[in-house]
Amino acid sequence: MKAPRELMADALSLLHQKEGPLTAELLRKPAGFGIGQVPLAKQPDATTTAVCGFCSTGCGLELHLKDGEAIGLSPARDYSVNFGMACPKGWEALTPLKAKDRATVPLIRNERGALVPVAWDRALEAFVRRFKAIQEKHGKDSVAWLGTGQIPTEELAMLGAFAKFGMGVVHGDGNTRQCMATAAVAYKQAFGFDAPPYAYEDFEQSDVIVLVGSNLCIAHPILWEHVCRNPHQPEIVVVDPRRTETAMNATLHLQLAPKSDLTLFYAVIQHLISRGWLDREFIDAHTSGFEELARHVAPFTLARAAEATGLAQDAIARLAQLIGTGKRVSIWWTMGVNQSYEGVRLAQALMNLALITGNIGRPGTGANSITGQCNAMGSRLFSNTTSLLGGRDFSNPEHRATVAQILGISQERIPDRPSLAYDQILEGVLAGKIKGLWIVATNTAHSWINQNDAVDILKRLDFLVVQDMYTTTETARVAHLVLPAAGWGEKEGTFINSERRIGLLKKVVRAPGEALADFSIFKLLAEAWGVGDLFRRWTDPEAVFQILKELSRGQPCDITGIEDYAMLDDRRGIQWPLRAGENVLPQSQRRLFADGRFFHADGKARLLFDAPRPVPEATTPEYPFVLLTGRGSSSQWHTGTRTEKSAVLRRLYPNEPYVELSPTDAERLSIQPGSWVIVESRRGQFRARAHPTHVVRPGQLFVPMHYAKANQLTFPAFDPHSRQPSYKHCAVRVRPAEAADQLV
Ligand SMILES: Nc1nc2c(c(=O)[nH]1)N[C@H]1C(S)=C(S)[C@@H](COP(=O)(O)OP(=O)(O)OC[C@H]3O[C@@H](n4cnc5c(=O)[nH]c(N)nc54)[C@H](O)[C@@H]3O)O[C@H]1N2
Ligand SMILES: Nc1nc2c(c(=O)[nH]1)N[C@H]1C(S)=C(S)[C@@H](COP(=O)(O)OP(=O)(O)OC[C@H]3O[C@@H](n4cnc5c(=O)[nH]c(N)nc54)[C@H](O)[C@@H]3O)O[C@H]1N2
Ligand code: SF4
Ligand SMILES: [Mo]
Repeated sequence: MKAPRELMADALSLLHQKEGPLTAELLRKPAGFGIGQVPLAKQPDATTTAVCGFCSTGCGLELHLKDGEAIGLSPARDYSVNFGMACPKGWEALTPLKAKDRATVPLIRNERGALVPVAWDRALEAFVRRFKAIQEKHGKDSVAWLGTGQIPTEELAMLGAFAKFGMGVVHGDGNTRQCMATAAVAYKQAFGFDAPPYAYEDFEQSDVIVLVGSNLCIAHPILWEHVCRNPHQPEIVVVDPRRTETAMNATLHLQLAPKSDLTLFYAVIQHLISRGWLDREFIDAHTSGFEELARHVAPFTLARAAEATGLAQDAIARLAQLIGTGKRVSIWWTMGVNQSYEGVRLAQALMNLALITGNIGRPGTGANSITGQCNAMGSRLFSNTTSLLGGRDFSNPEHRATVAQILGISQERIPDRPSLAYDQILEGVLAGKIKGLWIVATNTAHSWINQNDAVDILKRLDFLVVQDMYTTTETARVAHLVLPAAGWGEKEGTFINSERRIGLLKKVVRAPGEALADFSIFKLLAEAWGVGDLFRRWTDPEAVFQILKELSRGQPCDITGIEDYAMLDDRRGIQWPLRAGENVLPQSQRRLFADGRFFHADGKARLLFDAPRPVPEATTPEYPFVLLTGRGSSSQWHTGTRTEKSAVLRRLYPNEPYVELSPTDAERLSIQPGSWVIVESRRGQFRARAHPTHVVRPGQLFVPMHYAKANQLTFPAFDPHSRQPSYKHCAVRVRPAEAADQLV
């Protein structure tokens, strides 16, 4: 066995050429040197285009370089996604890279409990020694990882392949569980593959746009711009318990009771059937299960739906009429649907609507899940967590054989079962089965549901490694080892956006100190673990992209027609699929299912349904309010680790935590606008400024997820099919804060 320092030198010499001449000698130089991370830009003073690293819209940004480094940016004008626009986060994308709390060197927790700087080789050695010791003592399954939808696909694939095929870890999941698991499972069950079918131009071509549980104006403002470009004077229906910015701009807002959607949409389906507003030809040729669906929805009368939702029967009938008589109806959903204990069946109710009315595969139509993070789609296909690389199944021996053959590894290295889900991994820690955890590019201690439990669970670990851009995240603060990562703009790779468009990101800034691209960290770890041979072909992100192409061959997400990064650049991103030989495209925006063929063996889509269930935590006289959570502003990103670092963005959102409540409730409870209140659930407390507003209904509160303690309140309930947390419903109470509450 080689000494760690020798291993390091070997590994470093193998690193990605574009990372620069990264040698062991350079690594030993003091922080701030930037360890050879030369910028990608070939021309020192030029403009280069890269996709944004925040949301899944995937806007093209033009980076303006001086001496090879980005000194500013502007939105790309010739990019079909954003045609010259960006939201505040995009405009400010370079600022968080310069923050003072960037992780610049590895940190390790010493005997006195403090995180102290440590050389990279010592950090790698600690990772290997501690995780191997845990695995030897407690079995391979005693180490797990939690990943992300915010690093490039090439990095996700490297992480998933190293952890599963190299370290022998079986359980790895990611923050996409918190976000897209429901849509992924719903599509897979109904369409036979996780395949959002649309292109953004569908927003522009619909005559009826239905947005369910989506606050597009705030969460995807550039997609809202596509809606605004629609020349057909579309009906815009928003289904949301809050009168959001998007609802205010709708032609019809159905302000339903939280979590009553399933009953609503079954009643809509029933109404369509009773009126004959169906596409019988499409149903017969391309779907299965219609008779069963019709029987299931028969009892869902307008009266029953009105009772459950609090909506007028007329309004529900109007929604059915719009969907039933519209020519090009598109149905879109986001977290108001996915983050629910019955999210999968609700997403499928929306898919059923599109299918039975033949609103799929044509311009302006579709059952369209809008993704959240910049690369949630890459994570869904290539992170090797729930599905095997390329959207395959771990439990299928043929799939395992194919992947083993493509990667040139022994099939025994591929686990024959999928990973436990995020919540089950944390349960595993609680049960003492999982002792070591590696968290990459997600901030569990802030974003996971029922935060007190989550933090307690993380503290029980024998060894917690956190790989992040910043040392100050709630999760990094409880780590035993922090690995400093380069962020967006400091490395290259690809992201897949909501409309399946693969876009390129580029290295235009030096990472600070000794921070390394996640890809390089995974490569070093693979060498240090002693499995570097498995990854000889994985020399740099573009080489991995070529491997991903092979992994996609023959799959619905086949991208063998994309030659290389240069082609992605030239075409301003390319949607999957693009099979070999298909590389001359008639148009840049394409949708799936134009031929009505779905990915099940019989080519038909399944119409799936289930009985609505009661909410997991109903309100009581003691906890009489329903708490809703979600995005608060276009300038805040999730747990704020990046957006809080921009002075410009900080001016665009309330810096203090706040809670929206109805003016009626505020008056009844003697709560003054702007005063401090305490929101309490059975699990924790949240101190916030009261913001009385008609956006929320009496009996409901809304708290943006961006503030550190929002998830103290949430109730851990999960969808049984997708295991996605039901973040958007729990029982709370609210009262004015007293002096004694100052420290909450
Ligand atoms: N500025 C900004 N943009 C972002 C993000 C960010 O953090 N900041 N995050 C990105 C990510 S990862 C994601 S996943 C997306 C999320 O994007 P969205 O899902 O659009 O955002 P949310 O605010 O989480 O939830 C949307 C709406 O669901 C509603 N809702 C709650 N309960 C129900 C219900 O029972 N039924 C219905 N019909 N609606 C309900 C809420 O009132 C809310 O208005 O945003 C992405 N874009
Ligand atoms: N109550 C409530 N909770 C929610 C939600 C809600 O609606 N309500 N929404 C959920 C949803 S949809 C989501 S997606 C999650 C998001 O939850 P998180 O994933 O926890 O949120 P982020 O703040 O985006 O965390 C990403 C982390 O990765 C780091 N990072 C960024 N880029 C890189 C990189 O290139 N490399 C490395 N190594 N690190 C990097 C950032 O500094 C940050 O610490 O929150 C979920 N939590
Ligand atoms: S809309 Fe999303 S992708 Fe576009 S600039 Fe804003 S954060 Fe970036
Ligand atoms: Mo998300």
